[in-house]
Amino acid sequence: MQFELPKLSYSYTALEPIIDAKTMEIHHQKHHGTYVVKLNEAVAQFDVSNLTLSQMLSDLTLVPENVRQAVRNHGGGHYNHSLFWETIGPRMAENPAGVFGDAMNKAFGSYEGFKEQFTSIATARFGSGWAWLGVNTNKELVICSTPNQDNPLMKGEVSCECMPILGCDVWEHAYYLTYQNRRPEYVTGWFEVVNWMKVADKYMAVINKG
Ligand code: MN3
Repeated sequence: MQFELPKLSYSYTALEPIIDAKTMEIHHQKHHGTYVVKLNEAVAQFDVSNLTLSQMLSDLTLVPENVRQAVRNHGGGHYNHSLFWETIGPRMAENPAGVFGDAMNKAFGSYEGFKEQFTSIATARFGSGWAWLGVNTNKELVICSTPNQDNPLMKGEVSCECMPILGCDVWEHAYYLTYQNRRPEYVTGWFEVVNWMKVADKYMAVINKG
């Protein structure tokens, strides 16, 4: 099995001025690219033919102990960044709507309420990590945060188990060139490039999955 760096459906300049082109290029090619290379090195050391990346991350005990941490770090990095690129895009000026919008209102009061809570969690994450919007086993929307390249799929390893449908990368490499130490400003801008149609599709897929 060989993992590949996904192509973006938009150009590196497409998210400017919110996310600058240099940050996009380094983040995609170097950071994400390196996770893919190291993940491939790790999975080359055991038989993964019957396992998807999601399955490995959901139950890291399926991965041999000598490469478990590598799969956690680089497999998590590959999964998290793939979701990240997929759920942002050029500004479309649309907010959460429809069934998904209703679920968001139910969970957080309003879109504004969601943004407030999400920003607070993303800002409170000490050091490197991610802030997540996910769907829990009761099919409710939840927000949470994980360190490093962990994610909410990692059962027994993280405090917030859910199916992630949107993640905000709060590692400094995601924002430092434009925002330096101003993470809250980056998160505020990032909401403007979230592709809510795509996130709503992911929400519906989880909800409809029995
Ligand atoms: Mn990153």
